[in-house]
Amino acid sequence: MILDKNQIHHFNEKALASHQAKWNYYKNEIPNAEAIVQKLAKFNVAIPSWALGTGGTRFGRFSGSGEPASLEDKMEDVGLLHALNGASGAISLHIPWDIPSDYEAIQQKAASLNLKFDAVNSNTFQDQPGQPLSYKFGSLQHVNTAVRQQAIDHNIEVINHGVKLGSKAITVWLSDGSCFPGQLNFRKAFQNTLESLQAIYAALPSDWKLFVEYKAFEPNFYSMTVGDWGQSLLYANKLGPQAYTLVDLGHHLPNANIEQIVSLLLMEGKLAGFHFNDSKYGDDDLTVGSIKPYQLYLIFNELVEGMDARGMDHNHDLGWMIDASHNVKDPLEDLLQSVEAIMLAYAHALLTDRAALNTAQDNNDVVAAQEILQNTFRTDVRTLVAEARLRNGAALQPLQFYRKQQVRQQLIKDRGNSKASGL
Ligand code: PSV
Ligand code: MN
Repeated sequence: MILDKNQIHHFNEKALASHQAKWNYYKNEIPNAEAIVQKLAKFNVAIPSWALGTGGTRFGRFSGSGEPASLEDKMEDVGLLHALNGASGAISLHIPWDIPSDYEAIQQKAASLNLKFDAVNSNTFQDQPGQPLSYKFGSLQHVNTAVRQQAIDHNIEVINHGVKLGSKAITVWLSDGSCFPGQLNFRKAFQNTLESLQAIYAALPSDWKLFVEYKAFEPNFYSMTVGDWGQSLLYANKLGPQAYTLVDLGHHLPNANIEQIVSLLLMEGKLAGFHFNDSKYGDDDLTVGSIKPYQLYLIFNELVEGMDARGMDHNHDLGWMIDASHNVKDPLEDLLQSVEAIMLAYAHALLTDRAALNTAQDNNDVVAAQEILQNTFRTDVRTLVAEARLRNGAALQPLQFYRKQQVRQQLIKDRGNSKASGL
């Protein structure tokens, strides 16, 4: 289903007077409102192909209807999101789930939907049908060279798919690790993984990046071979300048100070980017900003501070992606909420009075520092985000439009009871 831009325009007209009144107020109230809106209008967050169907847990999955059945359908869903919010102009593919049959046709489809291909993702955390060797005891870390080679070959194949699509990065997330004490020699597992990553790195085109994603636990519950940002950074540093550490918000032990991790990775020039989600307990993959919106702002505050310190382009120099699972919500509605939360956190970070914060820090004025952050967080920036959408020709109120126009009902009509294969 392709959205008619005129429909969006028509819908916006009804809300325009009220929006203009608010925008007139905020552009006087917030000194750098115009500059913030311009940055917001350029910002994009990629949507992973695996987030477009209803997710589940190991206990079950309650699928919705009208879900995408093919790569083309998935791209159309991301195209819908992008038409609605003007900030979802990229899709991230997972191989082998999303192998295109006709690259040219897929590229044309992407261009017609105004989409780019974000990082491609390999999968050595599941055995695929017909695969000769099993990943039950790991992939790049495996004690058997042949298993490692199979996993290396898969990653190189993923890079080759990505090259044909115009992607510029591969994300390697490994479920490798151990479930019980004594199962692994940690040092050997690290060395094997490093050598395997080196072989993948050697196959990287010169304008590509390799993102090493870490995760504290699951599916292995005693040790993970890329378990935290320290381990990931060790690999990235040993691999070379094209390797970076990828932060997934749900991949930390409880209460980790993610904003500090981000700050230091940026300082080292080794932050790859983000997988956004939210959590209460572990890797819950909940809607971004649904549980800890203040933490999300604090993270964005460090991101903007760190990127500006290095003169980085906010939109292009880091990889931004949502990595969430939608078990009880319509995935498209959930993704609209996630992107909105990210845009609000980014707007708050841009609004932060950095000079005043620096002064407070230099004077050990803890109270002033907290006031600056919390006053910023309590400022309503929703109108700025809506103004950015309006300038991009997107919907002033994406979720309201989606419901009013009965987009899901339309998808069900088009696709029937189709249920996406998902995690
Ligand atoms: C693992 O939990 C993860 O966050 C990695 O990014 C995977 O590629 C993704 O989820 C989908 O399995
Ligand atoms: Mn992830």
